[in-house]
Amino acid sequence: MLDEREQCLSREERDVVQADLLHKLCRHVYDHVDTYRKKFDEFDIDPASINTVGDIASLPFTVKDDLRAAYPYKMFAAPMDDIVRVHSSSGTTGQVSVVGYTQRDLDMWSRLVARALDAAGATAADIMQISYGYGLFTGGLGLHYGTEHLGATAIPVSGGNTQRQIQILRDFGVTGIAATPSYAVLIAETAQKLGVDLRELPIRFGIFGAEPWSNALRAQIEEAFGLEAFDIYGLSEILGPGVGFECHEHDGLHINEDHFLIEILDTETLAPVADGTYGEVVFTTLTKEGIPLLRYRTRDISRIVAGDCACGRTTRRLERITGRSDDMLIIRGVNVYPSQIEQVLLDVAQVAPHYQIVLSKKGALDDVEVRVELDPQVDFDEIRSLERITNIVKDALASALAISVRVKLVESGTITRSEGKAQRLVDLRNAEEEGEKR
Ligand code: DLL
Repeated sequence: MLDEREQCLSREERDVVQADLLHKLCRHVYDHVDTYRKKFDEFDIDPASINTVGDIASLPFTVKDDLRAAYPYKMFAAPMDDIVRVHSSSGTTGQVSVVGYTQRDLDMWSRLVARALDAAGATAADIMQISYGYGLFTGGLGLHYGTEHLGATAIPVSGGNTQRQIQILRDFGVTGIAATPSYAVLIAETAQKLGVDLRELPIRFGIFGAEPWSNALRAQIEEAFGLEAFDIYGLSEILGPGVGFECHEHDGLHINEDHFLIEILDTETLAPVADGTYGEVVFTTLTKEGIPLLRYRTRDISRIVAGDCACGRTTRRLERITGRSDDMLIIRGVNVYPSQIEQVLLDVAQVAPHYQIVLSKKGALDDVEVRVELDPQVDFDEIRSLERITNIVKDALASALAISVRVKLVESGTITRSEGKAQRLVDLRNAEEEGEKR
């Protein structure tokens, strides 16, 4: 295991390491970042008074709006001379947030991604096809540097040009791939159309993340490629990929706790919840130099997996992310995330892993329609079977999630495919309102 000592600290050792880093961090951000100095002063917090992990509860939160207000560089804690790279968050709405890395940050990031690859069984002998986008998005370069750090071979394909992806997979002796799960599905689908059987290739493992995905989708990807799929988690504000990763046990994302302090907080009260209870994931970066963040509210919802992992790592595990609080739907009082709908859909054999959840307004009420593609094997022109399958999907959603929604089967190939993060939610509510105003 890479960095075995750091990944296998006892709870007591971890607390000591984290408390020491947290103490130094508070002093550092107080002295170097206006946003934090103001927050500390406002709440009358003396940075020197933060001495234990538990003391974190008295610290102020950081939210996306703080980063927006600091656009582009005002929350950097290091001089621009020391910043060697910037990335930004994917930001679907409004101003993006910009993050900066010092050389030490990049080295740390590469090491943490290498840990994730190592946990997936990768070695220097592996050949990694990196199909995450390169650019301001952290996926491509994050996986790239991690691969090189491990000593494996990086093929920087980036996202897109799916036929070429398949050619490279076939010709370059690729043993591992890194992509969003939805792009992996598109690659598999395209390979099938081209008559390429991915299972015959030497590829053995895949590192998939950057968006929520269900275990049902994992099974489909594993089957199509003949590989073992590993989840990888992260966000640009905190680092990029590599904040957490799965090991062979596939029972949660090991958080790199020697660099990040994780809290799970009640979404309403922001009080800590017990292990095993769902809440908002909040991170404090313990070692970042470029843009250290205190108690950053990710809006991701998950919980800590209780107990020890059989792999030997002692780092706490975060259950795979169910979704973001922004994406949570409330359907007649029931809270549902798109990934939960995905899990149900993919258990229905007659539909394909391509779906969208369309929100619109019906009078004053929100209306939800689940659109899912029919499996290409099923004849779309046969009305009887369409009705039957629609009812199967409706019943499955009703029994698994207790929601009753409209289901619309659509023809194979009609839902837009994604070469990066899939857009599962289509929100037409505001568009309609705007339409009404005009
Ligand atoms: O998506 C970083 C990344 C790249 C992670 C490649 C893994 C692989 P952002 O673009 O800033 O960064 O988006 C971060 O994506 O807050 C989650 O909502 C979501 N997300 C990331 N990884 C996962 C995952 C990258 N494994 C946001 N499962 C996060 C579910 C994920 N959601």
